Amino acid sequence: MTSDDRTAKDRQLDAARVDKRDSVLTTDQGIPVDDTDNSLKAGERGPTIMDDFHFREKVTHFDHERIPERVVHARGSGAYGYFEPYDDSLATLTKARFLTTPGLRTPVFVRFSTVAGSRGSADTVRDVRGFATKFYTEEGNYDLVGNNMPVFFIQDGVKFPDFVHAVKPEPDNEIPQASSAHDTLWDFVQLQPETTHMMMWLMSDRALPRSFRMMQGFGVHTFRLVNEEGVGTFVKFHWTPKLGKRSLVWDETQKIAGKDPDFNRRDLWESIEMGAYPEWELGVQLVPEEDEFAFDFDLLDATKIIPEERVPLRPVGRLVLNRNPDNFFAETEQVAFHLANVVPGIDFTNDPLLQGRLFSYLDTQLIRLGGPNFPQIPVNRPIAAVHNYHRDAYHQMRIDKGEAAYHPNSLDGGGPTPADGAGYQHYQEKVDGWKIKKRSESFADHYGQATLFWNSMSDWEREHIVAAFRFELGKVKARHVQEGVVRNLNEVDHDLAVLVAEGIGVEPPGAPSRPNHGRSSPALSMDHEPADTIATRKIAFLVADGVDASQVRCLMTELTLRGAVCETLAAHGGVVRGAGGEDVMVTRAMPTTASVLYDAVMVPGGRESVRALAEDGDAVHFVSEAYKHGKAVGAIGEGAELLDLARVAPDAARGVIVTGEADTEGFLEAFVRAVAAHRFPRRATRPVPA
Ligand code: HDD
Repeated sequence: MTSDDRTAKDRQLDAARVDKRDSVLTTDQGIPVDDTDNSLKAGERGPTIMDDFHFREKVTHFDHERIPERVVHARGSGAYGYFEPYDDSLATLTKARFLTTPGLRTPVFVRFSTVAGSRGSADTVRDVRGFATKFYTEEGNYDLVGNNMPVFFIQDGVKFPDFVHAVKPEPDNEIPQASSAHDTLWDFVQLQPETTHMMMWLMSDRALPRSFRMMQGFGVHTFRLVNEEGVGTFVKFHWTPKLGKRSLVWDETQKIAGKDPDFNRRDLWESIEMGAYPEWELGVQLVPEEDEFAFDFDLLDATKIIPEERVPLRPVGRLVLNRNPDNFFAETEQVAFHLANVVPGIDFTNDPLLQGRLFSYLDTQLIRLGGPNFPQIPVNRPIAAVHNYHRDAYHQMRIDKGEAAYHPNSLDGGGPTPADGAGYQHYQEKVDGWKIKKRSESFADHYGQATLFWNSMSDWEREHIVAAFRFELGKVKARHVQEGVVRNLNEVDHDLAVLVAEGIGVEPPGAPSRPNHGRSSPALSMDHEPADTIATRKIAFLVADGVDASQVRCLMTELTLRGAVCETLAAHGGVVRGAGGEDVMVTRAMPTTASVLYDAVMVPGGRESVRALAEDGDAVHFVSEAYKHGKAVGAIGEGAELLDLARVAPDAARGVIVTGEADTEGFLEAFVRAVAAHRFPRRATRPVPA
């Protein structure tokens, strides 16, 4: 990031940043400390004495350094950046200047998260991912607190504690961590058919993103844009990743959870550090107020999407993340999102899930961050000026001057004064109804869109969904729970239910009460993603003494020029000796890494090198495992022999690219295409022993 890219938020944070280089150690009172390694004792072997204020302060601070983790979305990673609209085309629909002022770069902080796991849980578990964006607009903070799936498990906020209690580890033994594959979640699911659509998403590969940089984000609810005249337009917000939507495969995610539990966090951090700034396009689906009832579902129901074929996405602008935080706790842990943080031009709807959220976020920050002054924490502070009559409370950082902390006042010049028509004005909506605890009939169809999702999947996506249901339900002990889920799935699609039933050994169901409606929405599939970039893709070169060093150099240069990250892996760290006697630097020793941490593998030629790799079980396993997970595999010359040993046959159409010595140029292009394709899910992998 250059100094020109510094945003107003970045400059504001300067005031809170502390550079400790070249400094002397002090207490919190600023008193220099001579010795922090030995407590003050009465004699070298005597007791520590109370005079040691440094000891007491140091240990007391340590004793108090944990705060409650988020009750959901505890595990997360964040980064700063900016949002920039393309043009002013939304200006007739919303007053929100940050969406309609071309060239205006609004600073943002984005936090990505998993939902169920604790703060220290693994990144790659099967779960929804949070995608929360704080826009520090000139008119105050706007928070878009979304997920990477466009629907939710439940329709009413009052069910949220039930759902979360069901998905979290079970209360008696706190097992399992960060996993939905257990009885209580599926018990809730079978009893609450409104979860069915979201469970289809959760069982799909959308729950296993390759990278936060390669997943979509959704505001989920229908919100409202409001223009200068007070006219509203329903809106759904979508983030589309520039690098395409890409997922891992299930076996891989489980292994990564052990090999590198910080996989997604590290990926975000490293891509920003190397200047490959993640980017998303903001798109909106717009529905005029008069079309509120034009759909066969209710716009206020958060378990439903508006199919993109019905209401296309309209591009609005781009989000770029270009700076890592300086301090994880101070920024990523203390950032506080709240759905109610809206700016003029954006408003809520009566979606009962949304309404529940309007209460919960402020409430949870009070316990998590210890009082109502958390908006003063640097990461949470708006860049817009803040003036009001709030006073006191824990951790007050402001020194509000003057004697009057009430409105109206005639002292202190009478301020701050209400904006008098220039402030946030709530959308004018007439509301009239009986107080009633009842779900609207228009929310009643729990299966139609689950079927739409299933129908929209390609063959391999369906296979993965079936395998996920079998895995999850296979872990469930209560048979009636398994049967209940299968009964619900039968209402989604009979074949799906039968396949799942067969996998878990319960009686396949009879005919469903309603047939599959046959409709689909192609935009829901990940089978047709553009394969036009290898930017930031990690490619492992397997090397040993005797490797053809010029092949390695030449290929790594070409692939790096196209944005890939190439690493050489050998049995040990340091260097290996090339066939011509030259040194080849080893990036990583194979025992410290694994194929699951790479997108592709290349085996260069060199007789001695390949012979040594063939003797090394780690190297053979590396290739077969990469193949099994659908990754691009390349081999040159003798390198093909390692593929043979790994039971991987050349198959250019399915990403296994093999060449003799000569034809390196065509080979490079074919390999690049294979890496860009991300995965080849239609390979025969069952016999591969990895
Ligand atoms: Fe929530 C955190 C997203 C429903 C109550 N939620 C939280 C975060 C995300 C979401 C991304 C993490 C924010 C961060 O990074 O700090 N939540 C959603 C979405 C929902 C949703 C997309 C449905 C469309 N949430 C939801 C409901 C409730 C909550 C219905 C309660 C009635 N959510 C919370 C919370 C959390 C939270 C308890 C925990 C930590 C926090 O707020 O700051 O208030």
